[in-house]
Amino acid sequence: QSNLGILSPDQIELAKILLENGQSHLFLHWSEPGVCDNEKLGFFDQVLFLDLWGLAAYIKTAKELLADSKLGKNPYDGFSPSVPSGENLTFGDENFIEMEKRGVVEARKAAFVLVAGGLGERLGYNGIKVALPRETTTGTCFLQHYIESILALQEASHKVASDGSQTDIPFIIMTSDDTHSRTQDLLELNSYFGMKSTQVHLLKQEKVACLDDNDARLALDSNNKYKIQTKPHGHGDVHSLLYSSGLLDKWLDAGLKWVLFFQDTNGLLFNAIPASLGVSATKQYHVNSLAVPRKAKEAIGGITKLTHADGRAMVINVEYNQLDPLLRASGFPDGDVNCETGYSPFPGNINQLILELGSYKEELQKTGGAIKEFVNPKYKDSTKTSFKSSTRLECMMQDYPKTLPSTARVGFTVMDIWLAYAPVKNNPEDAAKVPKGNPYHSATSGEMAIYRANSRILQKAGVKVEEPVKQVLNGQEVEVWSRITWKPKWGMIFSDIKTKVSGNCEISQKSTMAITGRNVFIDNLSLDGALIVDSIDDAEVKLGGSIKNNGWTMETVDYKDTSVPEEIRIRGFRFNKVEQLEKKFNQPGKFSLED
Ligand code: UGB
Repeated sequence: QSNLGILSPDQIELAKILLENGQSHLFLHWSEPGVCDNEKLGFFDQVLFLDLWGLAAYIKTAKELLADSKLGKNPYDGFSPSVPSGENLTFGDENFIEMEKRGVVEARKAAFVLVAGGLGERLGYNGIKVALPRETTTGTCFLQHYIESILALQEASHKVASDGSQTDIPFIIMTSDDTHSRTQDLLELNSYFGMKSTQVHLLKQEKVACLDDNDARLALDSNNKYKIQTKPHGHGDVHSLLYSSGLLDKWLDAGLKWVLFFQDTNGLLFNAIPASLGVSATKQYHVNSLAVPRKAKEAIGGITKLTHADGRAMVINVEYNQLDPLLRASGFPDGDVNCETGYSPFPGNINQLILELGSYKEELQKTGGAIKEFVNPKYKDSTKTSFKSSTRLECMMQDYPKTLPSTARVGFTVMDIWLAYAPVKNNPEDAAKVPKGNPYHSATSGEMAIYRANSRILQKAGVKVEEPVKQVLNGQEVEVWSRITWKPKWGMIFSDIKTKVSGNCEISQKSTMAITGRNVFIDNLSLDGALIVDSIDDAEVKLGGSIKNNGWTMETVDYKDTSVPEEIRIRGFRFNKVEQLEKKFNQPGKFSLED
């Protein structure tokens, strides 16, 4: 107590909160008054900041959740799981095309929210993940692709707007201390990738205090004994941040109807957005989770219907580490296993949510955006008495429906994996250890998935794209398809893409094709090599005839080879640009490849 002599009454109040909540260890090492006073003041500044969200309540919840975790208590006690029903879409069929068209109409009433506060510890990449190239044929990074996709949707939606309204689609990025300034710099250095800077809002989430043991004693920073260690609180923070930002009211006033949430590195995501937005509108879903078929034990949550003995029921994501114990505890002795389809019967959550804005705002008014927290300590041994490293409370954005009334319309939309989901989450070493048949979720598989999806979309549109070859890159066996890329404005939905393809077209497996213009038409093209076409919007370009050159070859690169930039070596290959036909059309008019 004598050490607190230099403190103000407010600071003494904070010290009391700590002492009354079992945190006296934080002061045990304090030097006598007059020594390290600045550090002590800094300590109270930090405690004041952490207390903005209620430190006593945080410690209380932590104690309860840690006790439950030690006992191995099932968070879904009393609930039985079953497979829910939702919408299953098949790419390119009549229903899919209809849903896409409806989605485009709705898009101008949407706001997009990217959660990008995570550092991606599993990937181990040193930069921010949204700055990674989505593919290395053009080098376009994830953030650029997302912005260009939103702008392409916005434009497509304005074209079909019956009332002629021209609202700009808001784009929100949740950052954290780990990602904020680098995200801001990336945007500013690149003039917001063509979006109006006023359309983009960054909301920064704050970290929460770490916990050292089962008594929820706060952890001190190993380099500074006057500082509490902090870690991210999880993507669930996005709801309280949006609520307190005042943006929801602004959007409602502007006539918006949908909020779409998405994660940082899924390069295929926008292939799935228009159709699933169409599903939300048609089915009038308050909550629509995008899902893909899931392999049992794969590290993605399973969408599950939970029914309680007391009649309560909800459709919710059950996180991958909880699904297996839940199933085992509820009469499924084999736990999380594949069924006869070769997949888990529970659709895999890809954490892309579409929420109906009016009901979302109403719900947040009740909860303030608070999401049920959980704790996931890594214990040293089976006695569960100490942790390998400090832990903290976390929350997940997909837990939002947990507080909704049973009248809420909560559904999901399942799409093909090849079309919709290829995140970049795992480092090469871990990816190479993924059980055979399960997805790698690495930089290698993420890039190969872009080429596979684009090749298959063109196949469906009538182009003969040669089948892929198998190759091992960074210890992972992947299918290598023709390296085909286009800008979102070239074709956001399948019916538009079909209008860009005609005649007999073929593309060999060793080919590369990059289209950066809007009005580019593939017409009787035979490509065996590399073709790079860049054109302004007012240039109408026909890609036809037979093009053969030595193309771009793929050279393997080892991920341990530090002479190669990190964003390349984590893929296990780089392109050797041997020969290409490269054409630029920067004048208005009609052109062909001979021009
Ligand atoms: N993120 C934040 O913005 N803030 C944070 O504090 C933490 C993360 P991860 P995770 O798609 O396969 C999710 O770490 O949490 C952002 C789902 O919960 O990549 O292990 C971060 O920047 C799971 O159900 O994933 O698992 C990133 O954009 C399943 O869908 C996003 O949150 C899984 O993703 C996700 O963070 C998946």
